[in-house]
Amino acid sequence: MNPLIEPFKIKVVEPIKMTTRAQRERLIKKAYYNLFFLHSNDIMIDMLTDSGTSAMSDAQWAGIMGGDEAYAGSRSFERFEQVVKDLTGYRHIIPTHQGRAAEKILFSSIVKKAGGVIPNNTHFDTTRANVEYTGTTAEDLVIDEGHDPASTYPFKGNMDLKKLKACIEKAGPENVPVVMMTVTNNSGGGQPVSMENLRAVRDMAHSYGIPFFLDACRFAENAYFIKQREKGYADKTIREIAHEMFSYSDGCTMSAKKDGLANIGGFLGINDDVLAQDCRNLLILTEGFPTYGGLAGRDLEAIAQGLDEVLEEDYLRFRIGQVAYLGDQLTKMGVPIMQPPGGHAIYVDAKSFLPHIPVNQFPGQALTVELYLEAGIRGVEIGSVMFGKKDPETGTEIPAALELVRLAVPRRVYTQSHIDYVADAFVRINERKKTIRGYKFVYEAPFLRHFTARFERV
Ligand code: P61
Repeated sequence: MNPLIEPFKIKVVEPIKMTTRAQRERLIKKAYYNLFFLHSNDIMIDMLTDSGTSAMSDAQWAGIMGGDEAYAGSRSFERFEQVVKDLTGYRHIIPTHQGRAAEKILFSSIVKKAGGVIPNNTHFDTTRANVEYTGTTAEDLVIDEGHDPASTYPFKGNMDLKKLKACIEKAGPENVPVVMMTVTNNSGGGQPVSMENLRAVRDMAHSYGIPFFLDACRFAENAYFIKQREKGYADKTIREIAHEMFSYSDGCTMSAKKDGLANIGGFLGINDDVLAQDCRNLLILTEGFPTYGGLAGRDLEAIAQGLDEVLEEDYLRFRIGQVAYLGDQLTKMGVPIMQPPGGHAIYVDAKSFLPHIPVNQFPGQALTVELYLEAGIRGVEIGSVMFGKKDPETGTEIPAALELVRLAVPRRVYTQSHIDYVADAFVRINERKKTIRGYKFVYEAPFLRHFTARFERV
């Protein structure tokens, strides 16, 4: 036995309301088989997201009491700014209320005219939406291995350099305001990007005179994978690796709701003085004065402390180990998952797990409902409910490329026995999977339909 132990003790607890299968049958029916309609009190293990769901440490809570709520020149901002500067090396640190606010401000300032292109390994949905809002095309250029759920390539988040070159040449470098890289690549399964690839993408972007930015939400998890998997990094600290990652970029957008170990917050890091000035001006219009940017002073304290704690190797060993442990349990019982396990979530391949349910009856939705019924677990469908479209001429469903169910693991929230409980639910679902039925819409909104859809069992 080599048990993975939690590198923390529990000082405050939040009770989980236990429910029975009969209760859950009633609750999910009342929620029209859409897990977004459930009350969080009726969920036993919530794996909807790792965003804003972290458990904060005693030091973070202590920092909250010391928050300086001064409108201008707050000492909490000074602490936050120093921590982020030490970590990233950027010249300008601009706080925002969360990641998408940083995206909105960056793209509104850096895109000078509509009609251009912004490449990324894979744009997260808020990033894509903010890029497209400026009249710019968002291009996803991840390597081919990143599209193959079974590939165990160690850096499936890497950008395809050939595709990047072709994209820049086709658009013309003057029409590419920035090249982005998402670390880890959330929409591609939480897969890491190698240091070598970051360096090569930076070199290519700079050779065309284009700035290079990171979407850095899960930078510490990415740094840990580099330490584990990339030659030459085994003896470096996570801080050194993260610092090197940031050093190749001209700035970043960040949601502190992930690797900031905070429940809210984000920032924009920028080297260019003129761009930073433009962003600050917009920040004042939409978020607030540059020493708080839509956050309370106490939030800045929590993030500053969280950004130190997230670099601790014992924490990351447990964090990445816990996600991998869940992935390994599922793989052992023959449940197909996106390989290798990513940094923050396991993605179950629902199409291969439930091959008897056609894609137009939403196998991913069927599996999320079944996980709730079996054990009160909430995952999220990332398949044709979320990304399927209607053919504008015929009205028939065009399915998504993959039918996945994401089980995101909140940071420091669940113990190893909670994870065993999740794996155990799969044992029982696996045994009776042939009896699971598909779903059909009884209501769907014209856009972002997954949030408000109502379903019926087929
Ligand atoms: C998530 F269903 N992620 O994974 P904000 N970049 C990246 C993210 O993962 C990300 C943001 C930017 C979430 C939350 C989420 O429709 C959804 O602080 C790589 O949430 O603004 C967020 O950061 C945005 C889930 C967001 C969603 C939007 O669960």
